[in-house]
Amino acid sequence: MASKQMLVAVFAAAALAVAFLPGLAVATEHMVGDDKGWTLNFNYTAWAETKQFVAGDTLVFKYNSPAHNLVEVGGPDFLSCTKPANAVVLTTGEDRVTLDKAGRKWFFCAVGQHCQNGMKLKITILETAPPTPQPAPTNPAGKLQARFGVAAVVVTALAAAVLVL
Ligand SMILES: *[C@@H]1O[C@H](CO)[C@@H](O)[C@H](O)[C@H]1NC(C)=O
Ligand SMILES: [Cu+2]
Repeated sequence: MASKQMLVAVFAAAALAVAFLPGLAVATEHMVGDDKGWTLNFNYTAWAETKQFVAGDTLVFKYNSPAHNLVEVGGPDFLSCTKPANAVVLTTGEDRVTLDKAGRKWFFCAVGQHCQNGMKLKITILETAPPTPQPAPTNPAGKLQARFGVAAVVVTALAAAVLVL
């Protein structure tokens, strides 16, 4: 009998986890420039304004190499489009950068005058995703109840199954 109760408790925990999973933060992969990729004649400032960057997310820079490349720099070098002598230049054509922690990051293309021509990206990374406004049901308690409802149905079904076995 005790083992059955334990089994039910485990199932209950699992069901609750599943019910609440959609509310948990998931790392996002941001394709820089969306379908345009990392290129000239694209406003990355405007692009970044439409996104939310959270620690753990990844930036993907897709471009033709060696027509373009990617350098991560500090704020002052970003402003002046200066590539430091010790800078690591990424050239794979599909560079992935993990946003390891909250703060700012600055990138530009170090080919020719591309940076001066706007091929540069500055982002602000948040520690955690801010709470998003919830769509219907309009009252948050309702949504919570709905999730508990799903979990309760699953638990009841599993408990019934365990008792029958
Ligand atoms: C890029 O977009 C930003 C924000 O919308 C705007 O302020 C800026 O003037 C734009 N830059 C260019 C070169 O169009
Ligand atoms: Cu370039």
